[in-house]
Amino acid sequence: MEKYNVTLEQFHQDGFIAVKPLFDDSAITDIKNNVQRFVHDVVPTLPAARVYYEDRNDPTTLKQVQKIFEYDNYFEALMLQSVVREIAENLLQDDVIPINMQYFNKPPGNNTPTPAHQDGFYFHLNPCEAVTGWLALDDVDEENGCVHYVRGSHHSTQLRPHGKTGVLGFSQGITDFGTPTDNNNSVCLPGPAGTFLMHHARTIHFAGANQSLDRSRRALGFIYYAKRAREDIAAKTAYQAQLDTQLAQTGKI
Ligand SMILES: O=C(O)CCC(=O)C(=O)O
Repeated sequence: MEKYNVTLEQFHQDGFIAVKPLFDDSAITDIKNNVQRFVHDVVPTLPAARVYYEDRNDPTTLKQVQKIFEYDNYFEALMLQSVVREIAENLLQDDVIPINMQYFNKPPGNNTPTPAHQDGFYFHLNPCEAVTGWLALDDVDEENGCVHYVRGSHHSTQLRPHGKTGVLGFSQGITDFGTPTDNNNSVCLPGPAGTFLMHHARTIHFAGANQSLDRSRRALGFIYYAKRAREDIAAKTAYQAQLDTQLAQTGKI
């Protein structure tokens, strides 16, 4: 971990780490070219439930793609055999189960912020031991919607109350977010393309809208569960079925 200038102590203390950058220019160009290829060639062949568009009739409104490592060898290698997995194993101090690799697209002028949430609320794990990685494919800052963390928020083992947000891809958000502790400990994580963040599943995080007129904000998310964490399959399946029904009813998938 020292080679990336981050430590396990930092992760335990803050609930996240940031490597700026983990991937250099040529590596990030390669990843971006493959994202472009994937969006062009593979996305049109995916089941509807894997692909979220703001408007299904307009492909330029692509917002999120789920589980991309299950549909492409390049992304499978990035998820299963890369430095990202190595960092996840180091932070969780365990073998990991690769769960999801997501593509996030916030085009210029997209005015939907990512609501404050804890990934653990979506995961249904006991113990809640998992991490999410976030790789910036573009330079990110406050203007185009970089990620913010609430430092130390993972220390409380009780998840915060969540409720419906109406935001595609982030259906649940913290209903009482914005306490003095939240506000005083919120930090934003700007950085060049190739910046890599990884947070604990209880760490509260959010992101702004992309308010720029001409800068995209694309990212990849990587979710790994610790092997020692057990999933409440019944709760998770019920939640996913309910979500899919709701998305189908509103014409989102
Ligand atoms: O890309 C974003 O706006 C936020 C990503 C996020 O919240 C997550 O991966 O859990």
